[in-house]
Order: sequence, then C-alpha cells, then structure tokens
Amino acid sequence: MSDKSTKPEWAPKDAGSEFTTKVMRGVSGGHDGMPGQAGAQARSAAGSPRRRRLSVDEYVEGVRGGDRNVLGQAITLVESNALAHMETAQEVLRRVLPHSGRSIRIGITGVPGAGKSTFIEAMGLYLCEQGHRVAVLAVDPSSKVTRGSILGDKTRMELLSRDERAFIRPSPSSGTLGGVTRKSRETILVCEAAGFDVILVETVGVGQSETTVRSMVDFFLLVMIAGAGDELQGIKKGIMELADALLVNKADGDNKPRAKAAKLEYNRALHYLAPATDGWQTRAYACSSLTGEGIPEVWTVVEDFRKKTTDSGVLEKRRRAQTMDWVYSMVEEHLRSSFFKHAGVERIRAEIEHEVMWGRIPPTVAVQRLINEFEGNGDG
Ligand SMILES: Nc1nc2c(ncn2[C@@H]2O[C@H](COP(=O)(O)OP(=O)(O)O)[C@@H](O)[C@H]2O)c(=O)[nH]1
Ligand SMILES: [Mg+2]
Repeated sequence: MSDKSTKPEWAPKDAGSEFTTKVMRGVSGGHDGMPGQAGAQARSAAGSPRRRRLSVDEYVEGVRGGDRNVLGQAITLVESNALAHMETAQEVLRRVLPHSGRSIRIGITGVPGAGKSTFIEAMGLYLCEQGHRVAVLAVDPSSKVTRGSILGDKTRMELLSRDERAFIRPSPSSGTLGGVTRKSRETILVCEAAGFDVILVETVGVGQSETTVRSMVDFFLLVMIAGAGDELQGIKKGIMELADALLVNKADGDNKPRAKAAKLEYNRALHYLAPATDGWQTRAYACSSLTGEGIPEVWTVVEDFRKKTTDSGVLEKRRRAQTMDWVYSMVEEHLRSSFFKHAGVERIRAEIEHEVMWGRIPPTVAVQRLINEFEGNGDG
C-alpha cells in the first residue's frame, strides 16, 4: 500500500479517527488476530522475506495449473481472517468453484494414537501409486498458534509429504470451531480445483470435531485399536453412528488375532446401530498401517460406497445438504459475532448478567432486553 498511515487497509478511504485499529508494520496477514506467526514461518521457510501478493488471476491460474506454491498461498489466503484478504479470497473461491467437487472426501477420526496419521500416509502412498492425487488436511479446533499436533504427525507423513502427487496441509490456526470449519471446507474446494481427487481429512482434536468433519466429507472412517476398551477409545454410540466404516488398525504382529476378534465384535454391534448413510451398511475392517495389509481393501470399500451412493443420488443429496448447513452455520456465526460486538449489548451486558445471576430477573427477561438492545438501536 502506498498509504503511509497505520490505518488498517480495509478502513474506508475517508475514515477519520473513529478507526482506532492500527496496523503493525511488517506484519502481513496474521491469523485470528495473532500477528502472522504461521505466515512468518512460511515466509522464512520459503526463504523470501515477504511475498508479493498475487492477483486473483494469478491465484486461480496457479491453482488450476497445479502449482503447489500458489496452492499453498491460496489456502493461506482463504484461511486469513483479515478483511482485506477476504474479498480476494472470496473472488478466488468463486472462480475455482466450478472446478471443485470432483473428488471423494474422506474424514478420518479416532482417538490420538489410534494411528490415523500413519493410516493416512499408508493410504495416501497407495493411492498415489494407483495414479490418484491426494490432499491431506487436518481439522483441529484446539490448535491456536502452534498449528497443532499435526506438526508431529507431519514428520510421520514424511514419505507422503515428499510425494509430488500428494499435498499435506496442517490445521488452520483459529480459536473457534466455526472458523476452522469454514477454512477447512474452503481449503477442500481449492484442493479439488487444483486436481486432487482424493481428500483425506484427519480430525486431530477430540470431541466436538467429529461432527464437524462428518459435515464436510462424503465418507467417514473411524479408526480404532483392538484391546483398548471402548470407553478408553472414547467411542460412544453416537460416534459409531456417524461412521461409514470402522477400521481396526494395528492388525499386525501379536496384535493381529485381537484385531480380527475386535472386527467381528464391532460387526455384531453395528447390526444394532442406525447406518450413517442411507442404503449403506457400515461394517468393520482390519488393517495394518505399518505393513500396509488391508489398505487396498479399505479403498475398495470407499469405491464401492462412492459407486452406490452416486447411483442412488444419496451422495449428491448429502453434498447439497452439507452446503446449505454450511451457509446457515456461517449466518449463525456472523449473527453471534455481531451480537457480541454490538455497542449497546456490550454496554448493558454486565449489568444484565449481574441481575440474572442474583436472581433479580428471569433469564427470559434478560434475553428480551439484550435482543431489544441489539435490534432496537443500530449504533453498534
Ligand atoms: N504396530 C502398529 N503400529 C501402528 C500402526 N499404525 C500406527 N501405529 C503406531 O501408533 C502410534 C500412533 O500413530 P499416529 O498415526 O500418530 O496416531 P494418530 O494420533 O491417530 O494420528 C505411532 O507410534 C505409530 O507408529 C499399525 O498399523 N501397526
Ligand atoms: Mg495424527
């Protein structure tokens, strides 16, 4: 920017002193208000002090041409929370959208240590050999500045990350699940436009992230280990009911018989559960991500799923519903944030909270007063 002021670049040109936000020099595109630590890492890794910002055309052509460097930058752009980037990001997304969607999106969940990352590497390498192009993303709502535990995983996906046909992207750093969700969904679209035909999404955080990842993928895989009790694995009926396949991993060495037994047991249990996908029976399988045994069979299951759900129209219906969910969850997120940022709401909040906590007004009255404030005067 030629403007030497420290006003943020998204401020209107004639903005006066009401814009109290200042831009720190030398910091470009931080994440969630964290002055770009991730960006700084990326820049030093790339060995260049500060990249020239690309034009929309350059982003789109780079992504479509499979330029990994530009793809990485495009994802950083859509992950950015800076308003100045959002406009470009949305334009890039709009342009790549017609080229997206031509992939199978697979979510992978399971407790830490189950072997998700190891499985992804084994599956990813197998798929690359089969001529596929594989993008690996992680969704970790708990990762804030450090970009999460996937950093440790990346070293485990060493072989895959060196493969030209694969692309590995760690979790976007963000404080909110909603933020992470938006970014991950948009990242999926960008990867698809770049020609990746298999998208593997690893849930890294435990708990809330399963439903989130389920809501952005076609096929959902629950990775488990034999021997550990179900409770230990955090496996609740609810999570099993989200899965299109259960995979007992580490079926190797001494553990092999136990893994086979666990597979049978899960298959029995699955009879009593509602399937996650219409017209598809969820089953348990066993594999070893270490030896690769059973990995091709898992892929056969995914292909079978894809064929069946494509023919029945269930896949398309799911994707349309997911897109609409996405729209409304973004609307909700927007409303929530404008509510809490609203000047009037901010002004009366403490007092109302106090009154509710001390039992002076019922919660319904508190809600009414907050909403009246929010809707009544638009000075926020
Ligand atoms: N024996 C055996 N070990 C495995 C297998 N898959 C993963 N592991 C090991 O289990 C540990 C956790 O794996 P990781 O992929 O990081 O699990 P994640 O937390 O679910 O991503 C690592 O030490 C892996 O080497 C497998 O199929 N067999
Ligand atoms: Mg992992």
